[in-house]
Amino acid sequence: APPHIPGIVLISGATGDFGTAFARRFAALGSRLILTGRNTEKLKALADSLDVPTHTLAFDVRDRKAMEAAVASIPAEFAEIDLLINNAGLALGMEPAQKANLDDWEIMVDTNDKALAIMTGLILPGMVERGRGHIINLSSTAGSYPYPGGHVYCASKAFVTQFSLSLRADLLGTGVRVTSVEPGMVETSFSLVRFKGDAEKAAKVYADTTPLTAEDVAESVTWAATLPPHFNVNRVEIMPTVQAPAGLAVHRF
Ligand code: 8X3
Repeated sequence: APPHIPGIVLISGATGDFGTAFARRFAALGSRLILTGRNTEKLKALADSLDVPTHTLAFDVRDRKAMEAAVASIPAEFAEIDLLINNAGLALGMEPAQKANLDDWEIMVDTNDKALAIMTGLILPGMVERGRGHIINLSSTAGSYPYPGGHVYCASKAFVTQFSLSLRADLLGTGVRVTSVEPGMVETSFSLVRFKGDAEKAAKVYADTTPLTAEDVAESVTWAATLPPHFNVNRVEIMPTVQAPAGLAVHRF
């Protein structure tokens, strides 16, 4: 069967590495795009590089009022969103929990969880009304496997996975699909953000190995999104071959 192509795709965090890879993939498939992010110039540059109809919305997902106003401003020709990709998210810091910066914790919960839930809540009623739609949430292996210094980041991604599965329970029978995409190590500016611009520290995360790329994650997202409408991918957990779940630490005296 020919792939199911979503007509209109909204991508949050569109100017980041994942968001840009998703935008290029769906543009190549012929989808029309709504790109959201904080930086108007970057959004415009990305939109200009794509040869499909694109609408940009510049706002900070942590600002609920700005998000609501942005969603309310979507023009009629972009209003029937077929695919919402909740991609905006970040990690900040990797110190042990007892040394963590509480502002970092607040920003991660506000962005990765609160904003993702509110954005979903704004877009979902229209999808249910139309009897079709797909929400793809960017979770992480960090939501299943904790690691030292992961604390609120790991917990924030467990929220994303569980929220996705919970949505499926409510959306049963509506025709709306939900997928949690859970990548492990992917080489992007993720670590540069986590280590607040410390390029040396960030580079070490990906040194001497073969991480996944944003393109690889886009492969999973487009796979789940282009399956026929009767087929729901609940969770996709992906890692580079060089990575494995190998947790559980023991303290020895
Ligand atoms: C990104 C993967 O392992 O850095 O979510 O948390 S990890």
